[in-house]
Amino acid sequence: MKVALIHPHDMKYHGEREIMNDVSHVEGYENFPDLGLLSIAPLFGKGWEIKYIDEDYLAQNDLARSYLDENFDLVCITAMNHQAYQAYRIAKHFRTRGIYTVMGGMHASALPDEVLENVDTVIVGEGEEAFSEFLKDFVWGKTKRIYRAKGNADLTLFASPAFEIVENLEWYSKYPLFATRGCPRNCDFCCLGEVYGHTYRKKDPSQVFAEIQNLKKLIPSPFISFADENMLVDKKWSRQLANALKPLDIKWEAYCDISIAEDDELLGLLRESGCVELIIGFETVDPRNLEKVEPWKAKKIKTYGEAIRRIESHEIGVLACFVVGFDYDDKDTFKKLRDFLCENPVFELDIAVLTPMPGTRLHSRLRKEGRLFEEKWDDYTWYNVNFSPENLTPQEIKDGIKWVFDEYEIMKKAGIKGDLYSKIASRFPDMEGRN
Ligand code: B12
Ligand code: SF4
Repeated sequence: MKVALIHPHDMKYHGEREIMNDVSHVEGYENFPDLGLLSIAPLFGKGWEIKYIDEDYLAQNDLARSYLDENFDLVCITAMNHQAYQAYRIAKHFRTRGIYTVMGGMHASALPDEVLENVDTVIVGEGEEAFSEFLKDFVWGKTKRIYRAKGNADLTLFASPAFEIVENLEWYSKYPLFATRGCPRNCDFCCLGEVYGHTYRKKDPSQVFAEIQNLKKLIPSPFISFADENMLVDKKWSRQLANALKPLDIKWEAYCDISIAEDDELLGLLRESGCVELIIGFETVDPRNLEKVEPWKAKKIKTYGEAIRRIESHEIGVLACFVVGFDYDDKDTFKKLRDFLCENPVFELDIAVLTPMPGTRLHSRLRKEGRLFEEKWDDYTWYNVNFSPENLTPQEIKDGIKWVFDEYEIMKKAGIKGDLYSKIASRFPDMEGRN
């Protein structure tokens, strides 16, 4: 039996990205192997030949999509919202050829009914359990159209992601792994609870150690990007993880929330274990907006500046993620953000357009208020405005974001980041081209 695991390409995304590169001074794309597909790959037993296809790799290397002519028994496709139409085109092609198609991932989990119009079977939520149930049924020729994960799978039972199926593994800039699932916060614009639920679950630190050792057999010095929604929530476990990672001599980054800044000792351990950057969703500097997003975050807003300084004093960079388009955002928002960044320089900056991802509370609210634009998934790139903002026009949002990036560039040239920035940068092998 032969299966294709496909990560679809989206031309529009890359077109948009070039515009944003111009704006944000980030050169080139970050490319990771698709951890969703690599996580379900171990579920195929010995009788299966697996072909991993990353259309981003093909497109960026001007390679033909010759896989479309190959024969498969099963085609499995993943998709974020903005990749949905390309995923449907791929599925249509294979279904026309009489090949069975399955889709899972972010888009399928949020909109299973729409996806079912385009594929044979849809997997909703985490793949590890639901997909193994599908595979058993597939072998017996008795598949259902929809399989739903319960969202509480035991991570300690998961197999290592199958990096060995990626032919061009060394091409990627970073290598994703995950150690936890189920963020305990509940932001109104976040789609991750749909897939992983909110029950915080952890792998055993020794399991993460073993996964990295496996990866190092293929890529001797991988830059690990932990894909967890919010990795360092459990401080005791985080200490254990840091201690487990230390002997591996790796560089790593992870998404976490601001509470990490309250634990100096842990920050020290993280640095020693190779942590070079923490990616934190600050979202906005306006407490009224944050109150609507997630009251837990609103309580922390006063600590933002101090938190950035604390974390960076350990020579760990902060990638601060902001979003623009909230109901209280207006023309002054951009100046306020610029002033905040001037007072509290961050190692890296990301500013996205608020996006009403399907399945989120934000999406339901904007729909009820009649503020959603016609849903075109190609535009769900986080660089497009997909709804009618309260106090800004879509163009003002785009121009304002560009203005903040430009201002930040000027501030950086004027030296606002000081010595700390170059100290952190020297720990960051991927530094070139980043803002
Ligand atoms: C790593 C990552 C990236 C990496 C790598 C992407 C890649 N090649 O996979 C980089 C940095 C390149 C990236 C870029 C972008 N990303 Co991104 N990214 C993530 C992140 C942090 C982790 C994804 C991951 O690996 N998760 C771990 C794996 C195991 O989980 P999973 O993919 O969900 O898979 C599980 C299930 O969904 C299911 N499953 C998934 N696929 C399939 C397929 C089948 C057949 C089956 C059966 C099951 C199944 O089973 C898996 C195991 O349980 C997520 C946030 C998060 N924490 O999830 C955002 C996220 C996926 N990204 C997002 C976005 C928006 C983007 C960008 C558009 C951002 C931008 N504007 O630049 C770009 C698009 C890139 C592109 N190539 O088109 C959004 C997607 C929103 C949505 N609803 O679709 C997310 C959810 C973050 C968010 N803000 O909410 N991203
Ligand atoms: S903290 Fe991050 S992962 Fe958790 S709910 Fe909010 S946006 Fe989602």
